[in-house]
Amino acid sequence: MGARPVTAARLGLAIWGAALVAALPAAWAQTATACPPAGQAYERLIASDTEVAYRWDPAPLKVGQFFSADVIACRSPGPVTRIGVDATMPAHGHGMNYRPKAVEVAPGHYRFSGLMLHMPGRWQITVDLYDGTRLVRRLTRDLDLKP
Ligand SMILES: [Cu+2]
Repeated sequence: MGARPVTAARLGLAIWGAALVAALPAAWAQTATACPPAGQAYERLIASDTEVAYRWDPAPLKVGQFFSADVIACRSPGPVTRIGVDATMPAHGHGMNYRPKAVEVAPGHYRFSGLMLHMPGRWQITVDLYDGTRLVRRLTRDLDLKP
């Protein structure tokens, strides 16, 4: 049985497929939304293989004032299909009094509204990155809310 001639279309498909496979690791290392450039009022949560950019509105946070949050998972070890944000006071064993509403702005970029830290003291902000239902990474930040 002799070698079959490779048609141009078949060759093109093979090259396209190889390029797609080659692009996958890069696409996973850098999620769909790029990290905003420095100086755009975004703060960062950074781990070895993960970076989240976020900003509060209005900032700075005040006791008992509703705020919203833009959260961008711009670097992660895998795809991020959903982001969760929560805030608790570990010393008091409670969380927020309201459940924030989440809207996907773009892949890897969520806006949360209806957040409120209802008392002064030490809060722990948690950002969870999910791939489907699987928790990919949890990043936290402590925040001292002045009275
Ligand atoms: Cu408390």
